[in-house]
Formats: sequence, C-alpha cells, structure tokens
Amino acid sequence: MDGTPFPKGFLWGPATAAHQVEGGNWNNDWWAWEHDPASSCVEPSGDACDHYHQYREDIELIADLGFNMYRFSLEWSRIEPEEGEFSKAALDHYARMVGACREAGVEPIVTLHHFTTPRWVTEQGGWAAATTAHLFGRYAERVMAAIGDQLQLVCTINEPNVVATMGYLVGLFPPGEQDYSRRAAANQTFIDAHHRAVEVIRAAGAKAGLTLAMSQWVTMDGGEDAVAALRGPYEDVFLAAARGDDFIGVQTYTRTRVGPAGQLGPEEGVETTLMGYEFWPEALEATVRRAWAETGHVPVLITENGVAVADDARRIEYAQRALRGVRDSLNDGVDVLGYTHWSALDNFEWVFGYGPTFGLIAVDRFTQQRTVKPSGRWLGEVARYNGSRGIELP
Ligand code: GCO
Repeated sequence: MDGTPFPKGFLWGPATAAHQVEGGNWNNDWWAWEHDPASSCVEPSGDACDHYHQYREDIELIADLGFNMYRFSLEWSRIEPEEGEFSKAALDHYARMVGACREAGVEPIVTLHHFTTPRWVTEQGGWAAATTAHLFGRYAERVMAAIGDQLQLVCTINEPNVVATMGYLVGLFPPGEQDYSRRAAANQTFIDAHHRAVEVIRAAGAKAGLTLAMSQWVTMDGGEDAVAALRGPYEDVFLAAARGDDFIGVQTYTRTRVGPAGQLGPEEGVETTLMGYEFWPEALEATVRRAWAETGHVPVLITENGVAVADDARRIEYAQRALRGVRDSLNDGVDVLGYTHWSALDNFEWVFGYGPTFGLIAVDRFTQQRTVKPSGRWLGEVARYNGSRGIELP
C-alpha cells in the first residue's frame, strides 16, 4: 500500500456513545432494560468508563495519539430529564466537552441520539409513536441553541435501523417488541425525526446526517428475494431518506450472507470475532460504495468501523485492510470525509455487556485506568500523517 496521502482535511478519530462510556445514565430506557430480568442483558452498564468525569483526559489522550476528530453522543435523558424540563447543567457539560475537543485541536462530531431514549419518551409510546419526531426536534433545537455555533458536523440519529429492528421486530433491545408493523412505524418516526433535526442543525449553521448500520450483503444461490426482504426495510429506506443530506454516516463491521431461507451464519472456516461476526474488513469498501450510489452521491463519513477482538494485532490488520478499501473508494471518486474507528475505549456493548472489546484504549473498570493498545498508537500515527507514511502493518 503506497503512501499516497488521504485528501487534505480528511477526518481521523475514534467514537464513543454516552451510555456506553459515561456511567450512571439511569434515566433512559436502556438502564431500565439492563435491570429487567426478562431482557437478555448480561450485565448493567453501571459506572461504564466514568467518561462523564474523565472526558478531558480521554480527549487529550485521543489528540496526543494523533487523531484530529472525536465522535461522541449527547444523552437526551440528561439534557431533558422530564418533558420540557431542560437541564442547563447538562448542556453546559456537553459544551465543556466540545470546548475540550477544540482546545485539544480535535474536531468534535456530536451524535444527538445513540440508542438511548429518555424514560418519559418511552412512556409516551417511544419510537413507534409518530409524536416522538416532534419531541426529538424540540430536543435538537435546545441542543443546537446551546452548542450549535461550535459544531460543524452533527449526526442526528445513530443507527435508527438497529434501534427500530432490534427494539420492535427482533426484541433484543428495548422495548422488546416483535411486530413488523411496529418496526415499520418506528422506521417512519425515525425518518421524520431525522428530517426535522436536519432542518434544525442546518439552521444553526452545521452540516447534518444520520448514521446507518450497513453490511456487505452476499446473496447466496436463490437468496435474491430474501436479501431484498431483509435489506429493504433495514438499509434501503434510510438510504433513500438520506438523499439530500450533507453526509451519510456509514457504520460497517462485517458482511451478511443470505440464502433462500434468510440470513446465514458465519461461513465455515472464516475467522469470527467476539461478537460472532465474520472477520471481514472488506465490507467497509462495499458499503461505502453502496451508500454513495444509493444516496445519489451524498458525501460519506465513515462514522463507525472496528472489530471486537482480544488479540490487538487482529485489530490492526482489520483496520489496515478496511483502510485499503477506503483509499480505493477515494481513488474511484467517492467523496469520503473521514474514518471513525469504533471505539476509543473498551466499553459497554449493550446486551453483551463489557465482554466484547472494541477499544483502541483498554479500561480497567475497577481503577478506571486507561491503557493505550498498540492499535491505538498505530492508527494514531496513520492519522497524524494522513496516511502519507502508508498504512502497512507496523
Ligand atoms: C452500533 C452502535 C455501537 C456499537 C458498535 C459495536 O453500531 O451498534 O453504534 O454502539 O457498540 O457498533 O457493536
């Protein structure tokens, strides 16, 4: 892989999400879900990585490693703990986080909703209720009024497709429903909420996009109809909704093989990760190209890519192969704005708890001590030199 630099201004950084790293996020649906014996959660999020208090040190560490960007989310239930009751203290906290990024020379990319929803919203019907789009729009207005002047890129909703499908069809996420019509309703509410937030974000002078969980769909013999049935309401509806946006956030981890009877498991002999996914970094290029095509050439911001492995050397290989595909996409004219690695810290992986480790930085959750992994140093150096020193294995 030659040392041709990535485009000038290309963004390089890690990502986190409030509920997965902050700690003490009790006023949302996930905290309740984690403590519901009927859910499949293996453990509660608890103190997580205490990022709510250690964010400054973490951001300084991210900058020191060589990154020029940090993507993190705001916790709606902290900002609006009860309907119409907005916390200035919470908004000031996130303003300080944005300020800490700027002081460290790191571009803050903020996500307004990353899986978690305030309890009071779920009590009014959550994402299957059309009115939630209005509630989300009002929340976005308060956030952009408070910190919008310090932001350039804002992600409206993280993986609406995952929240709708896992929460209303599969039932693994809150509210644990299993109904196609409710999933369809949630899809529509998320799309309406996203469009409202785009208006609000643009009015504040920033650029907006949703982030979408995508997969490289591999159609096995006779699987064409099954792929269409799965991918249509999971990816295509949101790619269509993203047409005209300022960017599309692509979040890719692996491929999905589909046969006539539906989704197949990992292929025999293919390495798998701690999440049970196939180790398949080439999926990123496939999804970047598909998002670019399906949105009618909306600029692509890779907002999540990474791998849950215990052997950090596998994480370096994964990222290196993924970045080869990003560079090939750029060389073919795809407008890719940046690469965000999931995740900055080993953190709370939702239903799976703290077992699957995605971080570039390890966290001892008893002492909250951070330890940078070789992958964090390697990717930070790629970022520092914008790929101009190559992306070969160290
Ligand atoms: C997602 C979420 C992240 C996950 C990550 C690893 O994409 O599911 O945005 O919160 O932790 O993807 O599964």
